[in-house]
Amino acid sequence: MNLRELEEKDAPFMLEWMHDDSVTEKLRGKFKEKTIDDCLSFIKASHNKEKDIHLAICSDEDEYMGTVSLKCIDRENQSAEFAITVRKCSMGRGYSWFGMEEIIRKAFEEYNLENVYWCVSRSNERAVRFYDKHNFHEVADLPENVLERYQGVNDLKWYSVLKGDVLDNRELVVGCRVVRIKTIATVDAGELSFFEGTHDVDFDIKRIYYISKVPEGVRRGFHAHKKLKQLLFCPFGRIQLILENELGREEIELSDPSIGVVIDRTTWREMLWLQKDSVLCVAASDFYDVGDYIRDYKEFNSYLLNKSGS
Ligand code: T46
Repeated sequence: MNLRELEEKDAPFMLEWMHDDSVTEKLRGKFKEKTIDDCLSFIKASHNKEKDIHLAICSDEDEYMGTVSLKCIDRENQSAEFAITVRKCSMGRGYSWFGMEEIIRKAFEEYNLENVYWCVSRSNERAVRFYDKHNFHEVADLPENVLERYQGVNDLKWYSVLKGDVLDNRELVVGCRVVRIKTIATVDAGELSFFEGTHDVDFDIKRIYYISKVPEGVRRGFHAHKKLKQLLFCPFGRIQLILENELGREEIELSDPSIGVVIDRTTWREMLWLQKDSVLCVAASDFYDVGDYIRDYKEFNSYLLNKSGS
């Protein structure tokens, strides 16, 4: 897969999705009326990147699969509106996610933007599912000049991604996962983050606990769990998490309320308070059970060895 400039040879494939009702039924544009000449003009105009950037998402054979765009680029506010449309034959094959991830990366790394936002009709269930699955932040408030472009349209769901956001869940060396916690930002009024057991975390949550009032430089933890699964996050402050198991060792800083770490395998953990009064919150898969703890490092290593041997 690859992102490149739009080329004349892409026009028939572009027209294909424009005339495909299953692709365009929830889109606002009147694509049905477009002709091959319209596609060629659009491709030609796309080479001027002052206000809009349109790129082709291509297969390994360089066949056009869809267009991904950054529109209405606002250099002063370092923001742009994201848009994407793909051919039906490319759906469910990773092209949309690839195009999106790649253009957002370019937005921040190459085009010097700080904020990429977009909206979708709430009735466009396929698109809403896609963005929610990838844990994009829903935004409650948008600047007036952006909303003006959508005057009269009421059922919109807005999303945004800021430079520095983790784009998707990623696996750590130790097999645990960094996860995005759904977060809704309100302009000048903070953020609200939430997750639901079973839906957003793949275990039932039986216990929530949090650790607070810890002085800077203190370490806690020094144990592993045999069965317990946990989602750890830091809604305030900065805490370093040191994780170790048979797969390796990894350190990760928790400082963003919309980022958590799921530890769902036997893993030695230490938590270092990098900032006084930082709060560590944990959603756990089971009630407190002293028998599930391994607090001796040697015993932890023997436990892992026995487990791999059995
Ligand atoms: C973990 C890390 C991230 C309870 O009575 N109920 C509870 O639900 C918990 C979590 C603890 N306790 C008792 C056990 C100890 O007497 O609270 C005391 C302090 O617990 P601990 O020394 O285990 O705290 P940490 O910060 O070293 O570890 C805690 C969790 O225990 C552990 O499961 O993964 O946070």
